[in-house]
Amino acid sequence: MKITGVEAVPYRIPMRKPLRFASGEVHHIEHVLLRITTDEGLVGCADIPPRPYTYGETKESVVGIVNGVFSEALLGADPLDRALIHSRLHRTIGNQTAKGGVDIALWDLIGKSLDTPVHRLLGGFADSLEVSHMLGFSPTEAVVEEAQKFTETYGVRSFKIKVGRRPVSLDVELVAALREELGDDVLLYLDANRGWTATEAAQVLEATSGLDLRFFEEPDDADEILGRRRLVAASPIPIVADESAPNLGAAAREIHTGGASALSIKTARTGFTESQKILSYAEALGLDVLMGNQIDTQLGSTATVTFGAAFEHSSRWPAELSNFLDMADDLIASPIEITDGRVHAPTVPGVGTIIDEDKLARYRIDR
Ligand code: MUC
Ligand code: MG
Repeated sequence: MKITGVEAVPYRIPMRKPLRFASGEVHHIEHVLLRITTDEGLVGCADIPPRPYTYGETKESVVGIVNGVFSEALLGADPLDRALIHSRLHRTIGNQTAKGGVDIALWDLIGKSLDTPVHRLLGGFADSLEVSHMLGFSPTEAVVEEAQKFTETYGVRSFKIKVGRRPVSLDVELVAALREELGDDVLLYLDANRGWTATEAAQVLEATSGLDLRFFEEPDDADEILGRRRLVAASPIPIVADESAPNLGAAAREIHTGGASALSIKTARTGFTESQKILSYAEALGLDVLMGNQIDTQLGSTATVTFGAAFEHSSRWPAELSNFLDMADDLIASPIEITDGRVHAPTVPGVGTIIDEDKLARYRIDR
């Protein structure tokens, strides 16, 4: 099997409601659909979400790198030679979600060529994952209402609360209201997207100590190394590295130097191959892993559940699989269903990211 074509299609879909958080806000999904074709007529697909406020990528930079340097590395290669292809891609630094997308599209080709779901090729541990929903900034009553709606409509019982970059008292009030209204059985954790200083984050931890929070993701800027280490050493709950650990090397560096005590894995940035290395590393050290959300479409969330449900260690905590519901539409041909708070891993050959061509024609912005 040889790769004969690489296509990067930018597209735009409005959000039903904007998602706001400490490091940015999203009003439109402007992603890039990657398609890799082979001489056997197979097509491997992946959704690439450029996040300038997290990795510095834009849809233009993703299209540029895919059509240029990455195409040179891919054309003529056999998708089964993933390690060889990755060593070529590795010569280019950064471009994190573009690299993640290439890996997912290669796995999609491998699954299709073997007529097997990638979820099973990877490990096939569970047939579904429990869902955690990410709650963006809104007035307290609106956030509580959104969480209640997710519990009632979808059976979701885990929430990641966006905090940071606003008065500490407001975030503490929000967390207290969620605990009060949702009850003691619901899993709650925080993500400040670097929005506090280490001192403010310590204040938040102290003020919320009676509210049974499970994790605190990116409380402050991990580059402020002494403040971060002071916080991690003193925190009673795991401090999760997300944007400070966008690849295996960074994850190892943050954990080994005391910059974090748990890891978020996002297939949008480390695909399946590098995500599996991070997962094994975390498992060996006894670190909790959260399957995170890169503000993923249903295509992206399908990749997350394909990977997350494949292994025991990535199935332990609820996975962030529901924020596609903030979007007005999607390119996926068969929509994801959330039932009893769970999403099932695809059972079709490949990753399960099958494209609705009419929708792609409607939303693409390159013609
Ligand atoms: C998250 O977990 O931080 C917001 C910014 C980003 O890079 O991902 C999202 C969610
Ligand atoms: Mg995060």
